[in-house]
Amino acid sequence: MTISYSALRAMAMGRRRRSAPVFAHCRCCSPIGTAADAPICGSRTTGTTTSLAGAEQMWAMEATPRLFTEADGWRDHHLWGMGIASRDLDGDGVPEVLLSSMGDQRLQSRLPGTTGPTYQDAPYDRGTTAHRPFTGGDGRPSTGWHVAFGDVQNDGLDDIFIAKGNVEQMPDAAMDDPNNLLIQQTDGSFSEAGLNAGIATLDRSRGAVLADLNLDGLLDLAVVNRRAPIEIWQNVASQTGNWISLELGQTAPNRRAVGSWIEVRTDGSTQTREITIGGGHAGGSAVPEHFGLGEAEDADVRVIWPDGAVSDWVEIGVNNRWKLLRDGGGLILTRH
Ligand SMILES: [Ca+2]
Ligand SMILES: [Ca+2]
Ligand SMILES: [Ca+2]
Ligand SMILES: [Ca+2]
Repeated sequence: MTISYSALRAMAMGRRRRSAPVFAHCRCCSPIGTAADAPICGSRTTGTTTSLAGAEQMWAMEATPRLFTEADGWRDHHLWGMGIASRDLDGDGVPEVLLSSMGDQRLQSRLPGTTGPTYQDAPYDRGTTAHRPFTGGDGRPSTGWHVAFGDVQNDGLDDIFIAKGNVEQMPDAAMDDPNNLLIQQTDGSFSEAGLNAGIATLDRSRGAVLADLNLDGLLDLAVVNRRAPIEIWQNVASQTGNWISLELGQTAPNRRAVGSWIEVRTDGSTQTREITIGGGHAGGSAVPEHFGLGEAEDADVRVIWPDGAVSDWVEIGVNNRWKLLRDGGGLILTRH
């Protein structure tokens, strides 16, 4: 497969206006599930020295939720946190966690051999720290906000988008801070493609979403900026792989089945995805789940519903959008 990173281009740009959307300087604190019983929550505020007292948190979702402690295996993490996202990148069924920050972005995985919430940073050479601008000439540290996982060329390997931008005029941080598009390689490392893809704008970016806006099977991108228009980018990559789009549904009140897990099995490998909402900076997205499948032409899917009920495996057609509606513990598939 030949991957074209230059294939993202502007589809529509908002009219530039003087009264840009205003965002609070404090980061959001949106819980996001990283394991069935252990949502994680960044807790840092930015822009004040009081934020140094903050620490990241992970909660055990027991009958009465409680913070994990050192006795559980939790390690103290302190960073200037902004956004958070999770995705099982290595297919072991346990999500990795990406925390955006001022300076280094932190990709963490659970420490091998442990069963508790003990996480360690990815090694530097994995290419996910994205700590300084890669274009624009500003050598000061970056400020990361919204982070999102998504497979932008459907090669079966999830990629990463990071919205970047100075808090306002912080002199120790880059003012010209390009957004990142980190493409996952077959060895699990990531390479910067934002410049070639054409999405490396230098505005103060904040929120973002990777979603297939025009329903052509390729993830598009929307970015919200401070004091600059929203950006909407159409993904026009060529020579891309197969894909499926899945959207869960069940009866109210949790109609989108947040807290479910979707498993997609192709050619002996399984992608595991927890349904979450929130986590990114100042917002989240409730959109269908997009899976890149590479060359796989057959896929099986099953759902673990929020109450633990597990559906049977069901074969589904690739390159289609499906709704998976709950029927007891099972599934009713409809195209949409
Ligand atoms: Ca994993
Ligand atoms: Ca990819
Ligand atoms: Ca930016
Ligand atoms: Ca698209």
